[in-house]
Amino acid sequence: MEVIFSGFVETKALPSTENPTKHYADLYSHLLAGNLAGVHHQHFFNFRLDMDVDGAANSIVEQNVEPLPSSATNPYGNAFTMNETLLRNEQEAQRLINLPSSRTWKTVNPSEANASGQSVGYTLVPGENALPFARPDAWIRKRAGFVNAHVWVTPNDPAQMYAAGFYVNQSKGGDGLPAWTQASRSIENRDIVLWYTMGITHIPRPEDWPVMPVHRAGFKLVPSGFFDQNPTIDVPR
Ligand SMILES: [Cu+2]
Repeated sequence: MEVIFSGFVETKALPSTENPTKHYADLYSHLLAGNLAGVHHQHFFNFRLDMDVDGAANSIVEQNVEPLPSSATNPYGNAFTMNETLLRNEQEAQRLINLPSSRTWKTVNPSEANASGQSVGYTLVPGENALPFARPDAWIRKRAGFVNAHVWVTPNDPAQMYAAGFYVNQSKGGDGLPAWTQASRSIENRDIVLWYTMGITHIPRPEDWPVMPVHRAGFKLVPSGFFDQNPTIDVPR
């Protein structure tokens, strides 16, 4: 999945500086050209992924890679392990990306096994992402509360289609994922939805003016034990 950002950045005027070659910025923007500045901002997207891996009854496991302590079995200190943690309910499943553990999330079908006996699965691999820089009590984070986690998991409910709920503009907030997940419903071995929030931090640069070059950002869904081997070998003739 890839989102391509382009178009015109939102600008504002900045006062002239005594030294016109100075790279002028105020707290809220950076200079693009002349007395024109691009305002700092972020773009947030949410993807509703109604996962059905070999059937509707699925679970989500979080995968974290961790270094192992030096020991007799790790004499050179270069060994590391990967731990899988089952996310059992909606409250447990509000998660952030984590670079130090190369964190990913795998949707598995506990009732369907591959040739090696593992549960078949598909892994969500994050790409570029960000945390919101707006204060926790800012309106944007109440109205679009889904920005407060990169991953959410809910039972599939056709009435729950939009991460920020209905009537977002100028609302008092509180609808959508934060409200639905209050009940902390079980998300184990049932028809579930994986919600992925992607944020892009945009500190405008001179090359964004007068029109932006494209900026690409996205994520991957990668088969992980879904096939018995590399499926591109022995493609039917
Ligand atoms: Cu932007």
